[in-house]
Formats: sequence, structure tokens, C-alpha cells
Amino acid sequence: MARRKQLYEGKAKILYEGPEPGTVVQYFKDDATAFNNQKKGTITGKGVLNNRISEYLMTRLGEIGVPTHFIRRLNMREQLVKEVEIIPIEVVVRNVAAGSLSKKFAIPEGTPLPRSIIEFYYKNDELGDPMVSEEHITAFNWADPLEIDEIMAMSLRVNDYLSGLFLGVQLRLVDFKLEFGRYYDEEEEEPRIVLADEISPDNCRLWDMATGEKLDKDRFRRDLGGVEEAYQEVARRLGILPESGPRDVQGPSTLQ
Ligand code: ADP
Ligand code: AIR
Ligand code: ASP
Repeated sequence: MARRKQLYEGKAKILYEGPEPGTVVQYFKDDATAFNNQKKGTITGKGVLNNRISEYLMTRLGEIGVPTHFIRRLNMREQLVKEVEIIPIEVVVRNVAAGSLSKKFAIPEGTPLPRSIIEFYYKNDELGDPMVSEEHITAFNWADPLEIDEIMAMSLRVNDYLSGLFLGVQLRLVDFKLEFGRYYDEEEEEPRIVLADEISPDNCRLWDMATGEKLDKDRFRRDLGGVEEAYQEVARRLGILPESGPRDVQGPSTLQ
């Protein structure tokens, strides 16, 4: 197949023009960065695993009525998605204190939060993704109040569903980051908010229920070792990794 036009290269993925108008191809790289690009590395096989894990989770979410950008996986490292106008906000949902929240408020990692907390960060590498409030988001026109309401409702729904799904495979969903976009459907007047980007151990904290072992990108960020194995273990528990390794095979259609 002729190589498609590259639209964008980010830290973890490359976007190519899709085969039909209104679509893009996400290519998942093995590159990993942390702390706003200060730490760089490669996690062998990460792209293949994240492509599968994100496909799996987006598909399950689609089945419960959460609109997502996902259309279909194309191969080991690529998936076809609807092209959206990305809302430049990173939405972080937290169930258990960890990472920047623990640091900011001196709450020991692992402390359960009284209720799930949603935070917003302005997606801007030069500025180091600063935390913002709804007021900033509306004042600077990044999203309108109705869109924020929709994004928050969807984020909580995703949290409820994914917490249960991961609990079923003995993983605690500590926190995660989502991105949303506006999808302009020709048939509709108003754009629709859809879940975009990816959901994978790159943007979720996942701890083993029994041992508390970290099975996510914190292994890379904190030099804990066993990074590849952690991503593989998440895929294995979700039932999308054959025992022999990350091959291009179809996983079970449902797990719960
Ligand atoms: P970053 O840009 O932070 O380095 P990635 O390497 O993951 O991140 O690049 C993927 C880029 O594609 C992100 O900027 C993300 O916002 C954007 N994106 C994700 N899904 C879509 C989509 N459906 N349509 C258009 N852009 C998307
Ligand atoms: N995240 C935030 N920005 C990029 C990413 N991947 C994710 C982290 C973590 C959650 O958001 O992977 O799951 C909260 O991150 P932090 O650093 O604010 O504690
Ligand atoms: N990927 C982001 C970065 O490069 C944030 C992170 O995952 O720590 O900084």
C-alpha cells in the first residue's frame, strides 16, 4: 500500500491521513517520554500492545454507549479513527492518590480518595501542561460550558466502567488521562464530543490488587524495570495477548 501522508508526529504516535475523508490513521510507536519530554526512551513492543489495549477498551466503551473516535484496527501498530478537532484539555480522573496529586498535597500514594476527582490540564508542551479550572477553559474558549458538562459526565462514566473492568482482572484503576474531540458529522449541525487519543498503560495508573505492583508507565518514569513485562501483563489479563507474545490475533469479544 502506498504510504499515506503524515499529518503529525507526537511523542507516542504518528497520525497519517486516513483512506476516507474524515478519518486518520494512528500509528503507535515504541517511543516513551516522561516529565514533559525530559526523559526519553523506548519500550520495546509498547506500540503493538497499546494499539491492542486501546482498541479493546475503546470498543468496550463504545458498546456501553460512550461515543469514541475508534473505527477499526488496521494492523499491529495502526488503527483507523475518526478525525476530530482535539479539545486542548487533558482530563485526569483520580480514584486513589498518586503522582502529581500526592506530591502537590503531600498525600501518601495509595490513599483512597473520598470520591473520584476530575482535574483539567491545558495541553501545551511548552507550558508543561499547566493545571486549569473550568473558568480558564471557558474564558479562553477551549470549550464551552455545555461541552465541559458533557466531558465530565463522560469521564465519570468511563471511570465507573473501566474501574469495574480492571477490577475483574485484579487491577486497581488508580487514575487516568483522557482526551476528547469534536467530531463534525456531515449529517448533523452541531459537532459531537467523542473520546479520542488512546487509553493504555501510557495514560492510566494500574496497580495489581493483591500486591500493589505498578503495571503502567510509572515503571518507566521511575526506573522500576520490567516496563515491557508490565504492559504485556495488562494485555494478558485483558485476554488480548496470546501466551506466545504480542501477535496480531483477535481477542475474545467480551471479558466481563
Ligand atoms: P503528543 O501530541 O502529546 O505528543 P501523541 O504522540 O500520542 O501525543 O500524538 C497523538 C496526537 O493525536 C495527540 O496530540 C492527540 O491529541 C491527537 N489525536 C488523538 N486522537 C485524534 C483524532 N481522532 N483526531 C485528531 N487528532 C487526534
Ligand atoms: N497522564 C497525564 N498526562 C499524561 C499522562 N499520561 C496520566 C498519567 C496518570 C494520570 O494522568 O499517566 O495516569 C495522572 O498523572 P499525574 O502525573 O498528574 O499524577
Ligand atoms: N507523556 C508525557 C510527557 O512526555 C507525560 C507523562 O506521561 O509523564 O511528559
